[in-house]
Amino acid sequence: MLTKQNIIMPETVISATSKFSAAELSFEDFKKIVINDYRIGFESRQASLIGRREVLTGKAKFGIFGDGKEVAQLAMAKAFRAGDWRAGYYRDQTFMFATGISNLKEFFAQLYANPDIEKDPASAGRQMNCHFATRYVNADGTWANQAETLNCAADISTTGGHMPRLLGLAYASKLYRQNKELEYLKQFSVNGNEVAFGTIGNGSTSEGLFFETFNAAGVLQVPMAISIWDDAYAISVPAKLQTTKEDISEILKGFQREEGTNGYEIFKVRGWDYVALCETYEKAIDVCRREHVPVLIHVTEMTQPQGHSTSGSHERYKSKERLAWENEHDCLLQMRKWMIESAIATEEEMDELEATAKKYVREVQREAWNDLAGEINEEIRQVSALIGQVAEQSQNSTKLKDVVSELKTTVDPGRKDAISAGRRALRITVKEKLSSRQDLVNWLNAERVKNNERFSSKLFTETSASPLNVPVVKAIYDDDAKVLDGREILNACFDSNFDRDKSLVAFGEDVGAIGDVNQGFAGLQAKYSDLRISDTGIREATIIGQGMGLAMRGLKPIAEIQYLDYLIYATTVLSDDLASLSYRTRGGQKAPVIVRTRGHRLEGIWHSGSPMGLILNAMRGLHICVPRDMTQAAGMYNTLLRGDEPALVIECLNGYRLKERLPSNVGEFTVPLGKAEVLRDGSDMTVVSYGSTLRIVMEAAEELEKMGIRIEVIDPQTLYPFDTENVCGESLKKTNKLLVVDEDMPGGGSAYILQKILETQNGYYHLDSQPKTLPAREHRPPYGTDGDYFSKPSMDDVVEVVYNMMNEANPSKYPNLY
Ligand SMILES: Cc1ncc(C[n+]2csc(CCOP(=O)(O)OP(=O)(O)O)c2C)c(N)n1
Ligand SMILES: [Mg+2]
Repeated sequence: MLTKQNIIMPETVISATSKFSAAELSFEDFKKIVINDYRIGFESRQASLIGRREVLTGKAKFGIFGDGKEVAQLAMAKAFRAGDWRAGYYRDQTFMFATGISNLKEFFAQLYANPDIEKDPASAGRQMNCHFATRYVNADGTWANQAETLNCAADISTTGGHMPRLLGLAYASKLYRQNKELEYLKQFSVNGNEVAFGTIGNGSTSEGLFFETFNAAGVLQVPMAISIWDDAYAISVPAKLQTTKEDISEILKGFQREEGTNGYEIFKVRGWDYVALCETYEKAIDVCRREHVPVLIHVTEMTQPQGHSTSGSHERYKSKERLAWENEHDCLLQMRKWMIESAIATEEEMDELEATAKKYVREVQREAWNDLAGEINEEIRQVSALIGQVAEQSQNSTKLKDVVSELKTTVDPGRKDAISAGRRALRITVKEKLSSRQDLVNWLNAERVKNNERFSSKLFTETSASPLNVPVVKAIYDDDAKVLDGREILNACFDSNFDRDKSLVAFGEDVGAIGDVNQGFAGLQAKYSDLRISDTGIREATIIGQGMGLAMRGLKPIAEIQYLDYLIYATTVLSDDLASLSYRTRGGQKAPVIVRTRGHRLEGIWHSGSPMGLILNAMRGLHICVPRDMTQAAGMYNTLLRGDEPALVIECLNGYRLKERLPSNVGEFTVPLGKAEVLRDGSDMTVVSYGSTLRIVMEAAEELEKMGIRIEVIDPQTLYPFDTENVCGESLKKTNKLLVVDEDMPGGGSAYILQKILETQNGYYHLDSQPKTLPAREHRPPYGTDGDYFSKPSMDDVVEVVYNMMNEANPSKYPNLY
């Protein structure tokens, strides 16, 4: 409990609560600071209470709030400095208000899903409430000066999903401090002094991503400060079923650094003890910032005054005793008591402060609601007037008037209601030729453009720095161009790029000392240092997170996943976090990570995967590059490393020792994204393939030629974007037949390609026989050469499928093979 002893503030606390030195701080100044803190906490609580009510009355869809976590966040905010980063979760509104990163108005705008960036700068209404983010990409695509701002990486809703990115944000400080070549990047760092603050719920520490991140940061020794908000529950599941010994800092004690070891500094503090919290944060963040040692701050005895979220009430699963305990240990109540006991404020002053705060928050909430409702009401007014005009000319005027009156009586209407009413009116009058109808059509079309921008824009950063805008530079070959192993072509490409751009880093399992398992980076660590080319532990999710955090802070990472089969370990980070970053901030944040991996076919069940359907479906928001050889791969890296959007490059696992000619501009020539290439002309059938199967298709083409069949072979080169110049569709005009060959399972990558060619490119129009796919079998490929032959498309398979299609069209010219 709070005692009188707490009244005498330790010196550290005094300096933490103020920008002045302790010596200058009078008791009056100190009082002001504490009272201001309480006010912020109390306003935050009001926002939670009102927010919940707004959901329960239907104005907002869902609410999750930071009530019961206020006081610790006031303390954390005091330790947060310009240049620092936060990667946290949905409980952190008080921290946002205390630092000024966000405010009450934005909080409510997001709760109401206001799609205006000015109103909800974090997500433009795209994210649930309490999902915070700062905007560090300027409208022209350039970076904001992160060294001068307080920075917040965009939150995601998956519990613990943000941990890998936190590692990268912290690791960037280490590189900025230790690699003097990076001093020119002044807008990102001042000597690596920036701390990456993470927050996570006690329950979410059960996730693998938490443990993976925790260990990696201990190994790397980075300035990462994880706060665990421990309210002893994760929705309804109590600590007993979440955490060994019911105590996360207890079981993490082995990570505590000792004399001569690396590790963590671990702190434990109660969530209602303002004084102890201020002291702890001051101390923890100081050592973290100065020494680059990761710290853990386990904040216990937190509460949930309103339960987990608006989805249910906690009275269902918490005992009466627990609920009573939570009431008593409410952090604001405890802080209030302490302030009165310490003569910081009188009861009357506190009452007055609270009454003012309540009124203020209510006013801000109303303004935020009116901002959005005003716009929507205007749209309703416009569409109602347009439908009204149609009604005047229409034979269906009664029905149309019903549409308008239904719209006007909708409680808390959304944009959807206005648009839907307009679309209904068009259906009702579909058979009538009315001039007023065209006005309605025009209005709907104009609104579609605006709503497309509001709800569907910025899957990619789409700035002038996009890799799609990187100039095309052709590969140049000298007459005596060297013929090298594919891996050596890549090695030369990486060497050239690392020399050109000091912000480039590469890391992954076995990437450092031996230069990756296929030696693309051979010799480059020795040349460029282990700060730029480094080994990591076996930890795919945090390899991607490491890349993501670095990329958010202005570095250019190549994050390597050793084999494509292991990308699945990192899928959550790639899909939930990286791929959605630009979209979920509507272009406010970017992370141009280049993920490098290799796959398609080699040996055995976990070294020959080609799960392209999985990747394409999970990772919209990343460019997906599938180079057929290492020269094309090099050209793609040259493009991507000059752009600012994330991408995945899948090299052909069986291609590193095949011979290729070395372009003289191996570090400069570019392969544009989305540009398909015709590898072989033909008039009988269009065969589309990519990656390792292309070589097989090219062999099959030779064999088919002998049988009098000439296939046109097309390599889309990138699956996302896919053949933006309709090369495949154009080819069909000539061949009228389509076969797609890949190594994914049936209905995977090949189904995606079919959709693009048949639907997007209107390819169906030119077909005179059924389009076919030749994928791998439905199981993973067994080990050994025969395993490969009997489960992946082979040259024989390609020849036969093509031949059978020809046989079907003209059996007399192409008699049955079997
Ligand atoms: C990966 C994932 N699994 C499950 C959920 C559903 N979920 C949302 S919040 C939550 C409980 C989190 O509890 P805790 O980490 O203790 O944080 P608290 O809400 O108690 O602050 C769960 C299970 C989710 N969002 N993400
Ligand atoms: Mg919890």
